[in-house]
Amino acid sequence: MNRRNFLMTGSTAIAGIFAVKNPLSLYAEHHEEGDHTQSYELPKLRYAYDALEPHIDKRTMEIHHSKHHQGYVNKLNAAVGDNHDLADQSIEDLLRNIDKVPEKTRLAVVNNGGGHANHTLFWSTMIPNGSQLSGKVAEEMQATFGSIDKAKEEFVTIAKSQFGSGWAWLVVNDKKKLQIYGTKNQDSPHLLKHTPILGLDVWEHAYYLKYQNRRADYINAWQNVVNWKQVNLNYVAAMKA
Ligand code: MN3
Repeated sequence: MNRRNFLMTGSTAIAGIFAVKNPLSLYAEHHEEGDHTQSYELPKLRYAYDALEPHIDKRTMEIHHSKHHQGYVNKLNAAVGDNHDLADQSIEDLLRNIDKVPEKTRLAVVNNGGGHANHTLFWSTMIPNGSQLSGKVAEEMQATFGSIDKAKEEFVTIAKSQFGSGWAWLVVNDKKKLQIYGTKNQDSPHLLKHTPILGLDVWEHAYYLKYQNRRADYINAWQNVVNWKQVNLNYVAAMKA
């Protein structure tokens, strides 16, 4: 079965979105074989900018995706330049192998590569009206955190208490266990060789136009648009990896 067929028949919702190097990867293929004119690219959203209204407003989505995320992609491409040892890797591999990135480029990759990976996951784990939490990830959340509600509560608490700019994460860690924590700035769990399966952006640019200083209101609203079905697919893929 060639890659194209796998993508067509692989049946995961992930596969339909982007042409991907790894069919289980969420992240956009960043160039064609032998074509080094393009590198990392902004992924298309699966929904319109206004599709998450009223929870996340159109203007925020538009600026966040087309300006902020595009900015990370542009700066990442500028940082890796024509260093093919770097630019030919998937964004996950680039971050997981951060110690192999030359020191002068490393911070730019952490910040902008992190920004690219983090936002790509963020967009894909939202969907208009949300989707049901079930499947293996639900079982594992219950087993790890005592109950689904406790797991969600822990995630929300981390997101609400993050000081300054950062993210809340649900990850599959290097021991293949679920873990919830926050990171500062655009620091990606991939830097720890953890696989993020759900991420929430709590930078002010993610909510300020609609919610101003009311981060808690944004976080509560976001819970209406979580694509748990995708989170489960991410979990299953991370456990197989
Ligand atoms: Mn952001």
